[in-house]
Amino acid sequence: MIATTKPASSRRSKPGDGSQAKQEQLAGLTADQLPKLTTNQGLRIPDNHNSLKAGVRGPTLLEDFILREKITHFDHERIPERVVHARGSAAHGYFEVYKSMSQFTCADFLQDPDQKTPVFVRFSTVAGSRGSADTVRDVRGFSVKFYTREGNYDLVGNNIPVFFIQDAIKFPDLIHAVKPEPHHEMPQAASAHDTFWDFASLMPETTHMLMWAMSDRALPRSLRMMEGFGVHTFRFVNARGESHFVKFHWKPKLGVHGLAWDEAQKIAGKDPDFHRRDLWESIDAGDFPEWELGVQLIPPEKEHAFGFDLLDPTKLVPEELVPVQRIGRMVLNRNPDNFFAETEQVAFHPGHVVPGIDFSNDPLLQGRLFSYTDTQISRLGGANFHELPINKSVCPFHNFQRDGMHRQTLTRGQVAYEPHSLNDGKEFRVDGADGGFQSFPEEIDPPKVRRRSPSFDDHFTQARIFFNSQSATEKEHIVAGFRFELSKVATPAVRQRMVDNLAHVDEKLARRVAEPLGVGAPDFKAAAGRAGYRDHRYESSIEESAALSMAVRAEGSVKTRKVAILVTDGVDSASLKPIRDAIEAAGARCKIIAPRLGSVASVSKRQVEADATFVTMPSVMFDAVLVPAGAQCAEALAQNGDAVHFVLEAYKHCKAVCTVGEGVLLLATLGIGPDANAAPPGVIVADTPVTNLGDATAAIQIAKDFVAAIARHRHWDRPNLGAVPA
Ligand code: HDE
Repeated sequence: MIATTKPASSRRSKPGDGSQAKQEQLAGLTADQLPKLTTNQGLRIPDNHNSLKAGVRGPTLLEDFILREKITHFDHERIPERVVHARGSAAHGYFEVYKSMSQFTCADFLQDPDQKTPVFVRFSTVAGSRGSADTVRDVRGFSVKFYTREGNYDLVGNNIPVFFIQDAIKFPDLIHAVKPEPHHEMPQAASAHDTFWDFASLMPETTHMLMWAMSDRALPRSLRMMEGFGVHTFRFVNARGESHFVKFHWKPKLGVHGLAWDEAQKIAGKDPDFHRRDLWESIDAGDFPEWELGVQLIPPEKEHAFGFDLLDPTKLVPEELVPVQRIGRMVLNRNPDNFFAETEQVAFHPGHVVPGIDFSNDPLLQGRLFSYTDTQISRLGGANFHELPINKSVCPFHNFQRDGMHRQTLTRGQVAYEPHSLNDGKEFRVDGADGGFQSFPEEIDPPKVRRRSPSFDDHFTQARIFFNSQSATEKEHIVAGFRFELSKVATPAVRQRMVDNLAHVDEKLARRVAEPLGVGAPDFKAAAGRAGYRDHRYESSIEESAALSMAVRAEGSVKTRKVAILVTDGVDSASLKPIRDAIEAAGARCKIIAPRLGSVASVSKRQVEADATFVTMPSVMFDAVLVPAGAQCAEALAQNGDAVHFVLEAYKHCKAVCTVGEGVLLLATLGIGPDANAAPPGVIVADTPVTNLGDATAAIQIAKDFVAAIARHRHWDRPNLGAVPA
């Protein structure tokens, strides 16, 4: 049984010190009982500082088996990183269904609302190496392993509902194109280079996914604020053998939010572990991230009702046509105990299904069914990776597979084949009775062909629907995303081909993208003349879909949002306290940021302890910034370049900014003064003289306005941001 079932509270981990479980194990042992350092054979090691030498100044002796064992093991500590999705962060949790889904599927874990199914979830970037930064522009993997009573079910999805290519045979080409270029291994974790856009521009089927990848979806604010998608069409099959097509969705309780591109790039340098840290710290603090599992169910008779092909992974099913039903929830409540043993060694596989869930003939999915076992064999060193604790089913499993590298299971007896009569023929019988996995008996009678269905030919309609569905700011961000990436492409012909393709999505988009690229006007006809272009547009019944925009659905919670409070000597801590308390009561988390660690003296001579400095926790680590009252404090901060930069940068990244009393001095560079009514969107200028606020209502009102501004996530509509020096 895996440890996932242990209650979260008793297993909470502490940053930096491994896990509490280990401390609990050691507590209460006498010095004699404490485990001693030994070799792998259990031999006690009395000296872990000195190797065996011929004399204190002499050469090291080959005889030193303790040294050799230690160094040899160290030499082999690394395993190959994943060929894609190498950088990941994971957590344990559970899933529970809201009501029985037996009408649609017999999957056991989707039957009983009282049943909690343990899960292990790994989020990842795709292109970068294990040590690359979290906030790069990339797709995010969203893999869930459900440890069900019928065996492990893996839902191995992404945070974008469509994929770049339609057929698995193009996957190695796609990944070779996006990975660092083979001659000089640059750039790391970035698609902004020639080979990626060369491939993309020659493969118009990538267009829909490119629109998502250039949007803020590829820059999540937090792993906790991302949607997840199964991407492919799967099948649900019920106990009567009836099937529905199903699309899977994960909907985050905290809403779906992105970073600003400039911010994402800065975070990549300031804190490359930004997402990993955020996930870890939230769970550690008891702020357990939560998603609802959604399904779009499509009866078999509707398979051809949409114009596009349900088997085409470059298409989504608009929520307006088939609503997403929320059928259960997933909570992540425990950090891993050991990164390598869990996050690194976990082996997902879209082919790990349970009775009641089956595949469709999506040619991308079909290729994945081969790839994942194959890659684990190479990555985890053999065919027995299912025995690693993180991969082991919680239900018993028996078969006659045997031996192999790193085998852990000790199988007994004479029989290792089926059928057998020895041993009374009793070992692991296949009885053909009800239960177990049955493939849906879909009727097929096709010729053997190496071709694509013409129903996959439309590469632009849904790209256009996606673009139409975005807010004005989101459209701007997409334009900026394309411009940034294509500006890094050295080959003009590639830039030209790409803007020509974009003209088939939206002419204005293509023209705007082309402006700074030094290429000709987007040529609609040239794109249409190239290989790979298909002149097919399906009749879409919708032109836009609200579900595709993040801005339209900003959900308004400030839970776990991070607020920086800038202080130095002379801060008015008395007026700050009720404001801070109210912000935290709303669910946001505040940190005191000062020029140095230690404490600063408030105006009433109280000590205010700093959590971090302007330099170690810059504005990009936060969602909002508060500059409290206090003349001496505000004047000193206004002379401090790091403090001014902090506020300007937060403003430029469209975050909520609040100044109280004299704190407004920090906004002087922006020309913002004490007139609250003249403040730009998301800037709260509280000019009430709040020194020594006996009047808590004033403080609470300030906090309320500020919290409302934070809840909007970002104030993208601020004027003249290009002029802000940050
Ligand atoms: Fe993957 N993918 N993939 N992929 N994929 C892997 O398996 C592959 C695809 C996805 O957190 C690899 O264990 C092929 C789509 C995630 O450990 C590998 C094709 C989607 C993860 C592999 C695809 C994904 C992987 C590398 C085209 C979204 C990380 C390491 C046919 C639905 C899992 C590994 C984790 C990982 C192959 C396309 C998602 C090489 C051949 C589409 C989230 O097997």
